[in-house]
Amino acid sequence: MIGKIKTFKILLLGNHNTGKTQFNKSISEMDVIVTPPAFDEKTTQLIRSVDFGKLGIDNDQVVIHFFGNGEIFPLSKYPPLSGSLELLTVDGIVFLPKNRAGDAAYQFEADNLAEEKNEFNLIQQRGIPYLIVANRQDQENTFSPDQIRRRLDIPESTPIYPCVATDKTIVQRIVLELFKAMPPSDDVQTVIDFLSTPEVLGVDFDSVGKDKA
Ligand SMILES: Nc1nc2c(ncn2[C@@H]2O[C@H](COP(=O)(O)OP(=O)(O)OP(=O)(O)O)[C@@H](O)[C@H]2O)c(=O)[nH]1
Ligand SMILES: [Mg+2]
Repeated sequence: MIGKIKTFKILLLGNHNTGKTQFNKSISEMDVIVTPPAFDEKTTQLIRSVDFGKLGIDNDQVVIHFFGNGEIFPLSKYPPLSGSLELLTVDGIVFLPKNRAGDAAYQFEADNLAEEKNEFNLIQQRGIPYLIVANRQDQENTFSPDQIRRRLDIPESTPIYPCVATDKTIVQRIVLELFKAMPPSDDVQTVIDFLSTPEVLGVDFDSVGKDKA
């Protein structure tokens, strides 16, 4: 018999090389599917690539789909995120602002900053539960959560979580925090209960990345 199945859609939103695919890999139970970017001959527009990952709970009675917008560089050639259907239909957003380490495209910081401020405003306007992560905290030359807050004018009331996207436990904790920010329901509670393992609850955000070399 097929029971009631609840699906949540979570968007991992961020510019090139911010850790979207890695975040997805760390939370998904399956190999994350990464589509290549494409080119529309008719409109001469580039089509964003998409990452797709999945976490199923209780024999897939509750399923979380994680979508990441893929390569969006160069920004000017891609459709604006404001037109993105994903933003209209998702249950939650993890926003990964650009951070420095390993970022060959960092010279375009000014463009990124303007686009990211715009993205943040759009996310707020949608009223979709979201949170912001300061990724790559294990690496050198990265912005702290406070630095990202100042760069993007993010209000104190909006939490910014330090993150290491290669660390499954930290990623699970951040997804847990996102579900805690959603309107309560039995299905949301199922996800919260599933992710609330002692290890995940033991993540100390004050010490994330503090042991970097
Ligand atoms: N050490 C470390 N490596 C990271 C972290 N986040 C991502 N990476 C690595 O950085 C590289 C790029 O990360 P991706 O997850 O592919 O970045 P992306 O946002 O999907 O990039 P695009 O798809 O090109 O837009 C990969 O090798 C990741 O494993 C992190 O927090 N710490
Ligand atoms: Mg990617």
